[in-house]
Formats: sequence, structure tokens, C-alpha cells
Amino acid sequence: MSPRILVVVPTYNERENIAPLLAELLALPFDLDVWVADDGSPDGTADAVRAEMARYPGRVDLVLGPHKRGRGAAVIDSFRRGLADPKHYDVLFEMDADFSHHPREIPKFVDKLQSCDMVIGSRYIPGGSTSEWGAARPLLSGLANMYVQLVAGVPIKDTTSGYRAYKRTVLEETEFERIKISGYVVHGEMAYQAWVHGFRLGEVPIHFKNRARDASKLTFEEVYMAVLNFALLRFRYGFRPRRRPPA
Ligand SMILES: Nc1nc2c(ncn2[C@@H]2O[C@H](COP(=O)(O)OP(=O)(O)O)[C@@H](O)[C@H]2O)c(=O)[nH]1
Ligand SMILES: [Mg+2]
Repeated sequence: MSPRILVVVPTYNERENIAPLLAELLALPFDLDVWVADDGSPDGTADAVRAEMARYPGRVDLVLGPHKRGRGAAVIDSFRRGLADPKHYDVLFEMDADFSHHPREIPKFVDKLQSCDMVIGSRYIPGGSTSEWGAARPLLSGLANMYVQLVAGVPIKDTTSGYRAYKRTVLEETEFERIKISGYVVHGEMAYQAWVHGFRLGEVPIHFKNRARDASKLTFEEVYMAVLNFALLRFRYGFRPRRRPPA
């Protein structure tokens, strides 16, 4: 049986990208809806989404945030609502709107979910790749991943990747209210929670296409908070995965 899928796409000034992205996602051979989590983008992304909602009735929705909340908070808010939705989605995805994460990779995630509860699109396993121009970002992301593996022990090569699929049970047990890390590295904490709850984590290789204008937006405070919080993850959530009853 094919799962009911909800894809959450956070947007901030993605007017140009959102219609083409929706077209590619909705053409996939899955029972799949898309919710765009927009934080009042000044470029009018929400209007572009409304136009697409009319084109694909019932398959696209707009979740408007009260202000610019950051990617992590926007996605978590939509996940909460997605779990409560009467459509009872079996699988929830998150992905960027700027085609850094390509819709054509979605079937790989769906396959992998047959043997895993949470699947991460990975740049750092065989078959994965990135098109990054600067040196700073790959270096930072590589260091962040090494650090997470070292201090948290999650057996994942790309914990910072924001292209992911979760079975709903994983999100139902995720303690969103405990997440302290904001920004770029919230994904590490979500992966740690899933792992420590005893869920099966998997990775599929993806190609990550960076957009030209991207410089790293990491602030010193974000880095510092991340380093500190990751070191504390084990103490906050436990050291070893809990045993789960077989699914
Ligand atoms: N809702 C929402 N989305 C955001 C926010 N900041 C970034 N995004 C979206 O999150 C995704 C990743 O952001 P991007 O600027 O491409 O970051 P990067 O590629 O990781 O450096 C894109 O789809 C953005 O539009 C925000 O504050 N709120
Ligand atoms: Mg991007």
C-alpha cells in the first residue's frame, strides 16, 4: 500500500521557485500533498502559493507564520498541524524550496522507509554529492557532522541535512518542546531524539545543489549554541537508544 505523504516546504522569499517546485512534487506518482510554510515573505511568495492552490485543489496548502521564525520553527509548526490533520498522513517530509533538494529524489526516500522509520538525504554517503562553491560551508557542515558523530554517536553521516522523511510515529514521539537548538543545526537534535527513542535511521544519497547567492548565514552565536547543546544531548535525552517493540 502506498503511504499518504505530506511534504512541508519552508519558504522565505521563494516566489520564483515555489510554482516550479510544486509542479515537480505534485507530478510524482504518490499520494502526496504539499504544505508551504511561509513566514510572510516580502516578495509575495504566499500569493504565488495561493495561485497554485487553485490549480491543484486539495493538494496544496499555505501555513502562514506570524513573523519570520526561522526554518526550524516553521517546519515544526507545520509538522504539528500535519499530524493532527484528518487526512492522517503516514509520512512527513521536509525539504528546501530553492531546488537545493530536488523532488526527483523522493522515490528513494519512500523505498528506504520500508526498512527505516526516518530517512535523511545525505551528501556524504556513496552516491551523494554537493555543488558548493565556497570552502567555508562544506567545511563547516563537515565539521558539524564530525562533531555530532563524536559527541552524540548518531550513526548518520549527514545529520545537518534538511531533506528528510519521517514516519508519523517518529514525529509523534519527538519532543518538539524540548528542542533548544535553532537555525541550521536543529536537524542534529531531531535526529538524536529519533535515534535515542530507538527508531531506525537510514540515509539515501542526494545531490545538493547550492544556490549562487548563498553565503553561510551562520552566526557565531548559532555555532556556539550548537556546540554546547550537542555536547549536552546525551545528558538531556539519554546515552543509548531505547528498545522499541518491533513495528
Ligand atoms: N518559513 C521560513 N522559511 C525559511 C526561513 N529562513 C529560510 N527559510 C527557507 O528554508 C529553506 C532553506 O533556506 P536557505 O536560505 O536556502 O538556506 P541554506 O540554503 O541552508 O543556506 C528555504 O526554502 C528558505 O526559503 C524562515 O525564517 N521562515
Ligand atoms: Mg538554500
